[in-house]
Amino acid sequence: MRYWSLIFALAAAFSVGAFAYAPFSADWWLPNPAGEPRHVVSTFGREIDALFVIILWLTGAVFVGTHAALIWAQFRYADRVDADGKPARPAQYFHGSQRLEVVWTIIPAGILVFLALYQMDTWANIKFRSAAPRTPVLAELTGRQFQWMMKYPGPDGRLNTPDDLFTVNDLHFVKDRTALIHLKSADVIHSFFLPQMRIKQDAVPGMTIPVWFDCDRAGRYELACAELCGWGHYKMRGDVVVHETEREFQEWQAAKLAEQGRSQLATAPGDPGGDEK
Ligand SMILES: [Cu+2]
Repeated sequence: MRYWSLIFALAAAFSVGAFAYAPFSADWWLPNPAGEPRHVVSTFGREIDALFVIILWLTGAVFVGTHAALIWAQFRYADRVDADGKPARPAQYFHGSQRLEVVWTIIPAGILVFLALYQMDTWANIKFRSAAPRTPVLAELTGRQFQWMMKYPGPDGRLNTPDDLFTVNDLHFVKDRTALIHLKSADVIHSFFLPQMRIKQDAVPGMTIPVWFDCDRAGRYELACAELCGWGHYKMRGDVVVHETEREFQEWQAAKLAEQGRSQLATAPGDPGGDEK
């Protein structure tokens, strides 16, 4: 039944074709800004994507190699019968090959060790506390069922003072500046995820985790929760606005603070119905 080997070959060819096509389609490849399918906006994003592409090439080569071997074996050893309807050649029994097993254990182990060493710097730059930038904290972000609560230091630059600005699902920072946030959780494990910036970090109850990232293009992006954290998990989709200049950011903050001042007046004692959210 050589016909089966051709079916398998088609499936493999389709898979390889899909991977070859994906980088040219905005919907198939990794998330990038709308209209710029190949522009990765953050420094870490470019590093992560480079690692991703290396892994894709490695696994792709293994995929093509194993499928070529599989299809060749199916084609070569398809059952054949002679004119009398008997098998044209007898089946053979052999008990494995130690040499082959050693080879296919050592090669993947070598590849894994290479990847582990190769990506170490990137991991350290993105995740190690010692690599955290010495910049003032942009905001404190607390995940809770089911929203991201954000606390910005306000004009005085210090958290937990009367001029702090509170927002929900609304993250703002400035282009080409490293933004440092303190990530917390009020209840369960959430996961702070900026897909376009390739940043993902769990928010763990009881911990304050520094997370830092940047963006080289002003615009609107997406913040998601990447941990299934309960029935309202889908609601934890927030807006990310990257401002062109520091001044634009300050203006947004001032406007929001004025708004916050007004709503605080509305919720002053004596107004039982004014509870926000
Ligand atoms: Cu969540």
